[in-house]
Amino acid sequence: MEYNPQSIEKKWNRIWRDSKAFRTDIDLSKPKYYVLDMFPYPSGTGLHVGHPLGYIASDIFARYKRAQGFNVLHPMGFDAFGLPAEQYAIETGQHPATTTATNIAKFRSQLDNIGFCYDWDREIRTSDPAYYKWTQWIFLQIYNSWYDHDLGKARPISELLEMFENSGTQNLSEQNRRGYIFPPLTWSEYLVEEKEKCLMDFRLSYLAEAEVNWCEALGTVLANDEVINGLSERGGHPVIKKRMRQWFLRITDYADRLLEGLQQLDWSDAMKEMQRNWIGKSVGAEVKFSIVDSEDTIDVFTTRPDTIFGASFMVLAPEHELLAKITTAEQKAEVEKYQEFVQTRSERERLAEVKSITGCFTGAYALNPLNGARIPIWISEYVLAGYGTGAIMAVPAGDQRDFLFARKFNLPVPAIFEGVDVSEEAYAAKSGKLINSDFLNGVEIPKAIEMAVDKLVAIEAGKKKIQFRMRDAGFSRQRYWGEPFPIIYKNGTPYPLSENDLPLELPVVDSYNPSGDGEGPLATLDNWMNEIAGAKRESSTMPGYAGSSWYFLRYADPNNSETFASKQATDYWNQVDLYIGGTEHAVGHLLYSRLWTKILYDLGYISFQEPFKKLVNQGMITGNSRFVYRVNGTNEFVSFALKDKYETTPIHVDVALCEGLELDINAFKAWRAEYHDATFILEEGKYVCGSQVEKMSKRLFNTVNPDDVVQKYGADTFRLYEMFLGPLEQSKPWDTQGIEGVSRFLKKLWRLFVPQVTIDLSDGEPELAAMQILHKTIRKVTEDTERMSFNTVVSQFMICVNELSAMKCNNRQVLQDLLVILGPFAPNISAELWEISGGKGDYLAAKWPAWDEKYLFSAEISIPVAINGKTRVQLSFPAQTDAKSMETTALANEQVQKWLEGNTPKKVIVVPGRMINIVL
Ligand code: ANZ
Repeated sequence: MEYNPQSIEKKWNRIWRDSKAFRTDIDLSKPKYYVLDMFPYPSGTGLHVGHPLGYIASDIFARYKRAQGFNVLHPMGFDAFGLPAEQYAIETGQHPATTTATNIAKFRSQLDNIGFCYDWDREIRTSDPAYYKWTQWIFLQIYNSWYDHDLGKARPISELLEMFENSGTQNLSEQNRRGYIFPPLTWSEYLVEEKEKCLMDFRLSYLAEAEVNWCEALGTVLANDEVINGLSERGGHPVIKKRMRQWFLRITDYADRLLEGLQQLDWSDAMKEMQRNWIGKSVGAEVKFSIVDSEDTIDVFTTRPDTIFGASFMVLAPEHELLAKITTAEQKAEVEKYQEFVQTRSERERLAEVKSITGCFTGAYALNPLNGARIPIWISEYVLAGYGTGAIMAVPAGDQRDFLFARKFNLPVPAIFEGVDVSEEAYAAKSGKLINSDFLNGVEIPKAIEMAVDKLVAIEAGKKKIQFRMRDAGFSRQRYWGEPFPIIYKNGTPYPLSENDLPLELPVVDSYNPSGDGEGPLATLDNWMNEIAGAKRESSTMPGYAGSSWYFLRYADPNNSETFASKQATDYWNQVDLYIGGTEHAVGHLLYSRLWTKILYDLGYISFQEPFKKLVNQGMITGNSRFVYRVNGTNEFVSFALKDKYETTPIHVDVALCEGLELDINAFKAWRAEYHDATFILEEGKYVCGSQVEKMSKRLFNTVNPDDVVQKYGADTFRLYEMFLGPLEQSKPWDTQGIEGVSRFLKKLWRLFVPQVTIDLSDGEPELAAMQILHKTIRKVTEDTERMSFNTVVSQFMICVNELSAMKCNNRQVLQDLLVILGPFAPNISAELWEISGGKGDYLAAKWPAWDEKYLFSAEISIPVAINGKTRVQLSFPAQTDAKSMETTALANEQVQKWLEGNTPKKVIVVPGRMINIVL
């Protein structure tokens, strides 16, 4: 009986599916463990071998925890709204729901092939109305909340309203007032619109004017990555910034909690650091400068108030609202021209390493609040409107951008640091003493920062200020394939739909093209937009991250139609214990889901405020691309080694057309019409391709479909091989040829049970040596699985099977224990061998074995004896034998003497417990 992975895997797939073996329910008698994968976007191209890496790792861990006695939640679903399906719809007219369903079916079959232990009864799809009903519902909870900075939590907006009605703003702290001051009773005199406008400044999801990338020629708003150097990626048309009313999430209110919460998380330092940088907390001061001949003042944000005596000019963002007022008549034309130029610049370009420094003088002057010095006011793109106050005091001695600007426009560079030469570059360090700085002279910088703030506060020209780099999160997309907003407008004022009206389903459209005036396709549906008398619907849809910001909660209770998930379910399944996914979501999904969790926690819907306790980021599996070299101007292709003799252009070819590096010439000719009559310059009768490791991608023709690998080798081999490729978190190239070794290993395992035709196991007392290798393996597999070092687990299995084979072990107890620990990694072969070897009870219920220390210290150890570095003989020694006796025994050994051929050794090197090397 041969090992036949295909039939075994089909069988167990069916058995486990039919018996719903991986169904999970709340079970209070067991500890729970929640293992989650970042759910995929079901793209049209399906999975390649890079995608399942993380899924296999989480699957192993889920099965491992189950065998350890945990009640494990391990669900899967689909992040099913998104742009590619919509773009495909624009091109082909197919409804995104249709293509999404087809793609999901394909993903599902690919996933099933690999044999995952998902509880498919809990599957969710974010584009399913029964799911997005709750996305819309949560949006409304966010909309109906405000952040109380005194209590440090979100509260229902109704409580704020009550305060406004009863006591105006008088019981609110300055931070909580958000600029509003009105006495009791005034509120009731406000018009409804005025009330709503005021509340909008408090709501955690709110409407505001914001810039979008607008492409007139395409009549559409574009995402940042669809704009390249100010032109649309599609068509190369000009793209400008257009102000539109958009929804935002007030994530900045949570900045501090998002920062603090990181401390308790078991995530990599790199991921935490990315979030910290994104949040970007800066402690500094806001300083007020008055303007010469003007009533207005300009606030600047600075982290270095100590340098104020070195401020030789001021720079405003070109969008600064005061510019229209303060710019002098002479400078007006130049300022407007510069503003137009900046309109076309993306933020990335504006922040890029300064190559060409641009800016322009406004003609106006400000006064330094501490010494009354007149300083000229300039504008430049390097000051961003959306950060701080959109204005800076420029200190060329302390800031390199200011320094370069001063050099370019011949502005003074006052020296303010003791013993520091600032003729070549600015000095940004925060150590040393100040000079030319009045009362700060001779003071160390950190102390001077404090003294400067105290002074500014005393003369009412400044205050301490904490600034976050993070901005509120844009939450509107002018697209079709997303969640409709449960919002209507009456006279331009938004009102939420009633919860009873949810879900607001996405209507069917004829065309997926945008409306042409900046709104999305929904705006073209007059009937739908105006369905409610006297009101208009919102035509934008929610962004891709809406549905993924809370999906982990829905898995706890996926079919609940009364609420997004019952408290009982979220209390039991609680936080995700282990979350596995790529690093690309560091500051998107992982930040937004933390925000949504915190809001739901504040509002009392769930009892934890961090969604993902432990996060592991799998590395990327890279592809091994193949190239052919076309001789320029011809249809002739030259083999790799000869290519430098010609002028050539490298072209990607599909890896499937190659065997190793050799190109299958006929397959290549048949691949594309343009290559039908290709000719070749060969080396030694072959066409050898070039190769390069790159990201695995359909576009680079280097993808490998897991279905093909599974079909050839079986899922168990595929799973083991993916883990064997290297440490989980590292990037590593795929190499299909390497899989043979793993395949041989499973065949060898099979032969331990079925040496020839039938199964042959003994029930006697196991040999000591077999117990030793078994227990050593149990220990290593347990410990390495705990720390997710799966590649070393696989090699331990190989060592174990090799050793058991060498000793012809056929002991049932030993081999069945081995099956239990192999199960998470190679479930099908393990279940099959368990069954045919008469394993007791359900294989999946088998308990993870514990190792017994008494077997870990072997009485006898096997030591290789090398002659001139080459291992020739294996000798057994009692474990504690010292070096001298090992040497004596070895030299006296008959086999060793044969290899010595009568020569006297020059040297004998003994590493006790490891090896003996005899040098002749
Ligand atoms: C004076 C100064 C002197 C500054 C000095 C730095 C060094 P972070 O740490 O990133 O918060 N800045 C403030 N608002 C800005 C804006 N909207 N666009 C561009 N730059 C802005 O940096 C804060 C510093 O960045 C502020 O402190 C300000 O320059 C600049 F020796 O003020 B500083």
